[in-house]
Amino acid sequence: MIVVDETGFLPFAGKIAVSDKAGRFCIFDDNEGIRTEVPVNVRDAGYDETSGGAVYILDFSTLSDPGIYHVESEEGDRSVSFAVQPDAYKTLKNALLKFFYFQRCGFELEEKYAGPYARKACHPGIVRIYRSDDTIDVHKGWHDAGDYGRYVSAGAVAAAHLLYAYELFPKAFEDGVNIPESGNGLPDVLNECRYELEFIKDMQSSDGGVHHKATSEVFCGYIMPHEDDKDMLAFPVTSLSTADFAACLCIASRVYEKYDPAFAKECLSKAHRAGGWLLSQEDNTDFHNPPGVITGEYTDTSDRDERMWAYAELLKTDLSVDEKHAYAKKLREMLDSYKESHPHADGRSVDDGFGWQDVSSLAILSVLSDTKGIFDRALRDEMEGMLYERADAFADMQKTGWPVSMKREDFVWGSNMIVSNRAAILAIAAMNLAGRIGGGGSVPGDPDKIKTRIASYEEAYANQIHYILGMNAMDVSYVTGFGEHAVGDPHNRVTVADGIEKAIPGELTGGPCTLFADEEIAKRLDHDTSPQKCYLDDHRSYSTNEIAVYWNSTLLFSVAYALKD
Ligand code: G3I
Ligand code: 9MR
Ligand code: ZN
Repeated sequence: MIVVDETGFLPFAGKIAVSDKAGRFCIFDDNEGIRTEVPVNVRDAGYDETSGGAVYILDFSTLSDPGIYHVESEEGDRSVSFAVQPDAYKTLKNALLKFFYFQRCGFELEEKYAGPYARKACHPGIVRIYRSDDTIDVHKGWHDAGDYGRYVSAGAVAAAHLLYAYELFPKAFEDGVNIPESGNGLPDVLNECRYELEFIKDMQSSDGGVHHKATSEVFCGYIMPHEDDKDMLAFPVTSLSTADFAACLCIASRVYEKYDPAFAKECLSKAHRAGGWLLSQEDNTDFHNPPGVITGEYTDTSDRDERMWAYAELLKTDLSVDEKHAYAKKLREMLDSYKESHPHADGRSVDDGFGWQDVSSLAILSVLSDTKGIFDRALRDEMEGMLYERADAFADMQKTGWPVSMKREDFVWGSNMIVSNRAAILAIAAMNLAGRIGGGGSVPGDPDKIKTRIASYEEAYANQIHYILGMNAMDVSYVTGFGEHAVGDPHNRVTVADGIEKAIPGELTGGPCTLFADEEIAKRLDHDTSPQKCYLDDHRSYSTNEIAVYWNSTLLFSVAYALKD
């Protein structure tokens, strides 16, 4: 088996494929029907426990002429065809962004934007507060995933990925994606993100705390969103949602200021109220589904990282002297407490802090991107140290075995998010080393050594993306519609119910999961299957083949890095 990134390569980027057998390999030009002279260097990377086999890394980086190619071995193994082209990531980036439009709740998707996936508006915005007769008005927002729930922490993290991607890589978002707001003067990434922010900001309760989620009591069946008539309920306030809400709305107030000052101001005042709630409520008001409630839980044993992110983002807004003191003190406490509970990895895997459950890297990004000297030097240095510690750990994981920063224990539910989050950390670390985060400038140290280190982060980053797009032991691209072996049967209620054979393109599915957490995979696969192969392209396998907004958003962030210049 020879596996390769099915979306293809930029002409001057590094190019590798993976074979599970040794041998001699060559590159075929599919258009010309001839074997090229491009050398293929083979490196024996040893046995890999995540794939359960040998790993040979085939490097053909000198191939740079645009075209369609495949890799072949003397024994007759061949890879799928892939392209070398300057636009390799542009179409993908746009599809990953358009995905969010297809997730819109309470909105009619018209044919001129949605094509065959047009559908009626769904789910009324007035929802009843769980165990009360009161209601709140929460229109808009994205359906979380293959279900139709809307969850604040998951949604705020996804929205933040989009906003940070726009702040760091604005050039990547210059073209539009044909959504109703296109052409109104805002980049579409901000138009689309606004749709979610409208929902998030309405989830705040009168005391400043934020409801955890708006979902029905139990998941509906495989029906279209507008056919789901179960009552929507707003569940209790949690510190997790309140902190993620505060951080996300602080970023929004900064980003939308230039386009819509009134909206920016509203986001800010809501974020400040959430900040006040956080200061008055020291405990982690964790969420668990009450008996009888069967929808997503998004539970978390610690809210240190969420609060750290919120306090960092709040400190970047206009505050009184007293507020500044209070948030700075709390930020320091949260960082110390977070570090205490995350001792050195000692060979175990390392948290990336870029997902819905651990947002510590979002806090790091928030601090490092400050241009106004808001944070004290010591805190900034510690945060930077954490970033590099993570990036180094992820780069090290690629030194032997499969060229992806994943250990056996990382193949949990949403493993593709972990792959993509780690790509994002490597990208952020490379960019920070290049002096391009937080006002830019030169980085102290030997310039050659810095260059080598940036190159090593970027190489590891690229391999993470290659894994998602086909260079994996399943020999599939995990993004619908992208690649010869792209996955096609995701766990998305819309896709099962809409009667259209082809899934909506641009959806990243969760990926291999060794938890055997749905009946389908538990029934069909041996429990000693290698981690990378614990996957079914079958909508019944929701623990391996669902889609989710914060999975697409992290991949969008990572792919946008490749388009930053
Ligand atoms: O982090 C722990 C790790 O420390 C531990 O060793 C390992 C072994 O069990 O588990 C890891 O936690 C897992 C966690 O995902 C990792 O993020 C949990 O077991 C696993 O159950 C959990 O799965 C979550 C899943 O919901 C079930 O709760 C997914 O992350 C989460 O993305 C998914 O989210 C669902 C929503 O609830 C509902 N909507 C769809 C959405 C996507 O599937
Ligand atoms: O569709 C649901 C998916 O969004 C969730 O991630 C998953 C785990 O909470 O649950 C799915 O719903 C399943 C339910 O939990 C059990 N019965 C089958 C449902 C899928 O059809
Ligand atoms: Zn809906």
